[in-house]
Amino acid sequence: MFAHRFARSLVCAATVLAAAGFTSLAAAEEVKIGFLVKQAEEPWFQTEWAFAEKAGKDKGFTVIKIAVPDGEKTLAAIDTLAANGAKGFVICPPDTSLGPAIMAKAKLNDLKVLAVDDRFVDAKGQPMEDVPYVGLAAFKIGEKQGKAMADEAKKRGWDLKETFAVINTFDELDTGKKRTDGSVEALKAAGLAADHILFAPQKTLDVPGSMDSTNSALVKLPSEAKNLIIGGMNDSSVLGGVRATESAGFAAANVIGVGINGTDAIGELKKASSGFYGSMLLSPDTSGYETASQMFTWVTTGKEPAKYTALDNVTLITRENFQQELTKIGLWK
Ligand code: FCA
Repeated sequence: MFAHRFARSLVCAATVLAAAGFTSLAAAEEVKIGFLVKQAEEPWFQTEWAFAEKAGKDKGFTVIKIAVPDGEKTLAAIDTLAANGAKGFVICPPDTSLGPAIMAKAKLNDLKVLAVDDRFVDAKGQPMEDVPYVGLAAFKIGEKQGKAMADEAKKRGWDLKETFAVINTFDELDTGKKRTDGSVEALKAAGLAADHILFAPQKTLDVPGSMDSTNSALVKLPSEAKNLIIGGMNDSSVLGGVRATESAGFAAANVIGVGINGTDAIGELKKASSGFYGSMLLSPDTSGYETASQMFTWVTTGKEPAKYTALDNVTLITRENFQQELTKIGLWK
């Protein structure tokens, strides 16, 4: 009887101790996740970071933000995350062909990986479909961009015989190629002749890169080119193009540039007028808040994100409605 009671109190004490131990352990164990982006200077990525941090605040986890402009920095960042006790990370890689190296390094450090925006490709250039990925329905969004440009040309009463399009391309990136392909399809469907569409490959995916590519296309334009449509895979791919048209002497009224992202076009749309007509506003709130939340859920409950989430929600923002649309997602300052 005595022995029995003694044993029971021992079990009780052990349970209390275990419970106490568990509580203090849980409190001490702050969940950390990484959020690595290729171009931290781009408002798009700053916005993703901001939304990821909002998710962390709402749900109680810490986001470690690291800029990864090249392969070396990317692999070093994964070690840094592991050393800091992170359990996984969301990443938009600087080069999609780093996919296998990123996965090997993550595995070595026991970190979970969710790709955002730019999908990893393997050594053969094929998408790594087993790595969870949240990205755009790129062709579809490109089509909407092309249609928006064609609609505005129609609204301005442009004669398509004197209208030419310069499409700044970045085919190295699948999400980029699909966007410009979709855009061109829509322009052709709206009646723009194929020989009125000039492709201008960008060497770098930024404003100087698209300014250079557009400049090299502008010199090839025939003399009847009066009106210009400027396309590209994101806002910076169009902003540089529009700057090039200004230097070449085209008036804003003769230029229609429509970007993609929205986040990177805010300053431009605040200008009273320019050849940059508008942008297809994506969902940086989803790309940042949701991806970070999905990673948090994965590391805390084991529930893996879907292998592929295609985002197709876009809104054309122009000088008319951008304040209102940005306010809706908390981006108007
Ligand atoms: C790519 C682009 C970004 C943004 C994102 C959704 O990563 O480089 O500007 O468009 O896709």
